[in-house]
Amino acid sequence: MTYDLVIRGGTVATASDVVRCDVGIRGGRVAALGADLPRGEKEIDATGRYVLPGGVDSHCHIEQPGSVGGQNADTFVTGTTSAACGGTTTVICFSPQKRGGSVKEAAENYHRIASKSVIDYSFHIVINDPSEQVLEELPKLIEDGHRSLKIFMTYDSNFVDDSQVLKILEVARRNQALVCVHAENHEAIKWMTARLLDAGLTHPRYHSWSKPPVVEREAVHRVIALAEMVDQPIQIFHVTCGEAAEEIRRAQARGLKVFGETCAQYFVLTEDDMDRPGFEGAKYICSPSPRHAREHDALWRYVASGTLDIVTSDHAPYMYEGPTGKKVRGDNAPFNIIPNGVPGVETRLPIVFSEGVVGGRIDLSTFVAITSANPAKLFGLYPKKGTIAVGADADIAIWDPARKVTIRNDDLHSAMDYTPFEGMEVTGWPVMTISRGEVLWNNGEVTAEPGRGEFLARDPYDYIKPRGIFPTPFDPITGEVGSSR
Ligand code: DUC
Ligand code: ZN
Ligand code: ZN
Repeated sequence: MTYDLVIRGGTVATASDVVRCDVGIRGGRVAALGADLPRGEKEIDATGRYVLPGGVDSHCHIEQPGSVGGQNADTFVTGTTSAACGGTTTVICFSPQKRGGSVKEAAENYHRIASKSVIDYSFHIVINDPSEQVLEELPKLIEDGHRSLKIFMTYDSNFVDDSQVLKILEVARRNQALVCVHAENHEAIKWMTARLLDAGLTHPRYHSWSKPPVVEREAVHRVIALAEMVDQPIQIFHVTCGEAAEEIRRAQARGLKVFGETCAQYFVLTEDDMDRPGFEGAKYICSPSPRHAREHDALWRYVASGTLDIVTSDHAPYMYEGPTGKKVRGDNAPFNIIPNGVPGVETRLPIVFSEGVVGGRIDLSTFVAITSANPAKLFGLYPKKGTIAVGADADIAIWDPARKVTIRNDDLHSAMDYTPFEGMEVTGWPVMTISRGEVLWNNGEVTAEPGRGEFLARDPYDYIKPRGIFPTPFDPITGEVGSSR
């Protein structure tokens, strides 16, 4: 049987191996890896290129109803086209519950919205209010393949307090879902914000003053403790600094299933980016806030040692101009009511490749691990996604590792009117993106069809199985007294 497509002569890299070989694709899946494969119906010459698994971006806000503070500029068509043009072939987006509302109806609605996606996608279920109704709806929603829940420990419109966190951890524990956490101390931020505003300090630069690393470190520590009580695996979203990462390292050293994510922007943006004239600093406001430049090296150390094992974009596209984005509350709004978030789904892989691999901080397999294999594993998509192996989906990004690119928003494919990385020079860029054997992006030409993306329902998976160990001999899930300590 011939192959539909053969990618010939490239260097194939996965999270474990880097090998010169051809890739044979049949029926949308990888059918063979080897030297001198027979000719396919179509052939791609990958000589001098890296052939990598398509990126898995497990943290993207795309066409999200009621996003934090504004309206996403990207639709599923523009957002996922942008992802594909940056070498990403899978996104996990957020289905948010309205306070007092149903998570089931929210998810049904979001499924309709996401059906225009050009790449494969899955959902995190955001819980802003764990009402009785929501706790009853969740088991079925999880069973239907939504195996990750997201909670916020801050924001007036979203935060859940410790008793609510425990309820959500418990429902996840009983139904086999991961819980992802935006960890910042809400009361501390509120208190500091009020003091800053009282002092007349409203410019975007004060965003970072209102939520320094200590509020992140404290909330990370606290939610880890709560998860330990329930024996529930968690992922800490968007870790920005060494002291928060250190809390995760300590938890992992104790054997807890605590995972840490950081995002590409936290390697390159700093608090000084918000200190630009006029309202320009609003373009860089995201949460937690970009830190001092010294944290870039700290984050790389925690990535290289495996504490932070996933790097996402946290793509949160709020236009700079116009009435829906950064200026939704005026073009002189105080820092605390400007929508939090920056775009980055298309630039994530090039920035991490350039800063990480070209910069000598990580090797090629680690790059594949943190941007593709590890998110696929943590969210139950591996080995369908996240690797190049016989039987895996033929989701592949072909890279020119030497291409030098100056990032310009005009060259990107998101609907956004700016990128926070404007003018940044990177080395390495994906020149072709393939999803289930279909070329979506070929060196400047977009061939992705809206609606071809498929929802990825996720079955229970071993990776996030609880440990069966509680802090006392009492098992609060079964009500039994044992000796699990
Ligand atoms: N947290 C996110 O994860 N995304 C956008 C805004 C925020 O605070
Ligand atoms: Zn967040
Ligand atoms: Zn986010």
